[in-house]
Amino acid sequence: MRNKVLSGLALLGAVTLGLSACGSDGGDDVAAGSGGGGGGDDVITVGFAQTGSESGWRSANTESMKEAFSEENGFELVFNAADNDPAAQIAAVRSFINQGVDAIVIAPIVEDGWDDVLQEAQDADIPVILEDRTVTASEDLYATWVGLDFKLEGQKAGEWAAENFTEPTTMVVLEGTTGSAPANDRAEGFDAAIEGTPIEKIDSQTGDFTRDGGKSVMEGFLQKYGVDGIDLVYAHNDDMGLGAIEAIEAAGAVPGEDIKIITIDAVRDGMQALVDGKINYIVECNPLLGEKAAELVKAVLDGEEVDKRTIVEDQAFDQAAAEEALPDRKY
Ligand code: GYE
Repeated sequence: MRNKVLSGLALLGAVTLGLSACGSDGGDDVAAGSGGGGGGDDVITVGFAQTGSESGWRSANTESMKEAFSEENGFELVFNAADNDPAAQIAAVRSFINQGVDAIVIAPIVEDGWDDVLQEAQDADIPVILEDRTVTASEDLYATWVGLDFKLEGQKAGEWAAENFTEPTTMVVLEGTTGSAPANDRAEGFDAAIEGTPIEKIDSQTGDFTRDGGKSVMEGFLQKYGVDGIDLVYAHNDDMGLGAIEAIEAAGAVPGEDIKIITIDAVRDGMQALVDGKINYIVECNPLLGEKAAELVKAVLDGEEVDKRTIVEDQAFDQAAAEEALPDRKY
């Protein structure tokens, strides 16, 4: 720890968190031997409150964060994955505050509800750095954010749809986690881009960014509207699109042909499905944010001025572009 000595009480908090947060995804681990009582070293202790492990994107993001916040890079990472439970994620942040970590990094599951705990971190003089998703709380309550332009991602997906579907088209939407920034913004960007086109959104439900969720919501849509009643699926991430593929195939139809699919993320499995013709278009969302997040944590702790927002750029892929990009894909 940089400035603070981990007290016995705080250590107890860390252990309690480790036990109580041991969720079904087994993604939690509490840093051992956090220099308790020693102090004086330059190791930066960072508590990272991850959403969970819902998708391929998330796995790549967690890996990128663990790599960047490594011991070799001068960090001690206290990692928590909240299994997509907003209350559990806030509890994890509170525990980081009690432990007296040097900085807290959060990938906020939902946008709302952060004011109190961010205020508590500020009162404890612990800077908060957001990565990936945004919050609705005042900017004054966190130091900086690094992430993606979700609205632009939705817009790019919608523009492709608008260009390619010029006849009356029925569309269903597989939404991301309700209340999350990417679900809200990807819907907004897409809807604006298809306004005035013959694409009609006949239904929209959350599949929680998971493959299983996408599959079961799609099964429901297929039961309700039939294979012939759906022309297009817009999935807020690859995993839900991959689940939809399973549901469409199980219903005896051909994904990518009978029912077209647009997704967001461009993780390897999604890109493979695009190459195979089962997905028709993917807008990228870059999960490799660890290095930038670590750089920002160091800068903030060193008292440097940092931009309030850092946006990482995304690309978009059709089948030919996916074929070219797939061999070198890092995630
Ligand atoms: O698109 C999805 C993940 O917040 C950008 O979360 C992220 C989203 C990503 O579960 O796959």
